[in-house]
Amino acid sequence: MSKKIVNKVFRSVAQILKNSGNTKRLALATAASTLGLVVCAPQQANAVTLEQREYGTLIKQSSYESFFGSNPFANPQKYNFEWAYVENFETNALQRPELSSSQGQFFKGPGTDSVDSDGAFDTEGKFIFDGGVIDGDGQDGGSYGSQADGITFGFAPSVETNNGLPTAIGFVVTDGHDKFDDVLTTLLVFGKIGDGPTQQLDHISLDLGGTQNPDGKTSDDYFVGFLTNTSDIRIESIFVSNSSGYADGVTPYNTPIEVDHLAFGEGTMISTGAPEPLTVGGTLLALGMGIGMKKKLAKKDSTKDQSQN
Ligand SMILES: [Ca+2]
Ligand SMILES: [Ca+2]
Ligand SMILES: [Ca+2]
Repeated sequence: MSKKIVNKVFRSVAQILKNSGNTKRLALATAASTLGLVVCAPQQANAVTLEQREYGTLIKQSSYESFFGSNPFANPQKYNFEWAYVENFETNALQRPELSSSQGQFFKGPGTDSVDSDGAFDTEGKFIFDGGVIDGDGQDGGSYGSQADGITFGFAPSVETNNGLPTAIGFVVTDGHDKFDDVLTTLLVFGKIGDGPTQQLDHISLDLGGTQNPDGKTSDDYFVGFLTNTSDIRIESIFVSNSSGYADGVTPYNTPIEVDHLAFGEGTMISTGAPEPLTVGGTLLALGMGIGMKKKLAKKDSTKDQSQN
């Protein structure tokens, strides 16, 4: 990564953090950009499983507490990003114009399965990224989910993404269904190879434990990511759903699913050796966080389905 790109990434992060009022982290980012050092907090010793697929690598991790502490993509020793964003669904709107959803809804309030570190606000009501208490409970934050039909997220290029689509996506499955122990999660990845037509790049069936409970508990949260094999392979959309058994012996019986911390960006996996300083610095992700949402509004929401996207 060139120094020019590194500085661009840092400016982007700094501006967003400035807008969010998170001055502490802004100072940290500024200092680190000067030094070219790792900005991310130390990563947990999470067990990450990699699986080589036809068009990409499937990344799985059976725990997730916070973005900087848990997200594999936030580990600069493992991944390098030209640009990236993460949507944490803390407001009832998607924060980035590059991201769209055609199914699903925002969840808030009791019973919501947000990531554990979400749901923190300062005294002025502004959201503090990763500022929540890690206490095994995600009900303070927001998430995005579907009762039965699955979720579709679409990605669009912009000037901020160098007019490119993502090569990497990742999200946290935070909830499934409490009545079945045989829940399977399906991830469909659609995209383009070079200038070719849109095609299904992968159809992945995931057994994430089947013990997810709709009670805000975060011990069952599971990260799933997909990184394309080459920069020529770009992701246009993904579909995520849960199913349990078969409704008619053939058609999967769809069950609820809830997700959080949807990350997308142009990334590569660092396979060997320690990254060079500039590469490390450029790994810091631009955060598409919820800005300016008042906590009292979140607290007022008592149901999980009040907001249809
Ligand atoms: Ca928490
Ligand atoms: Ca959240
Ligand atoms: Ca959960």
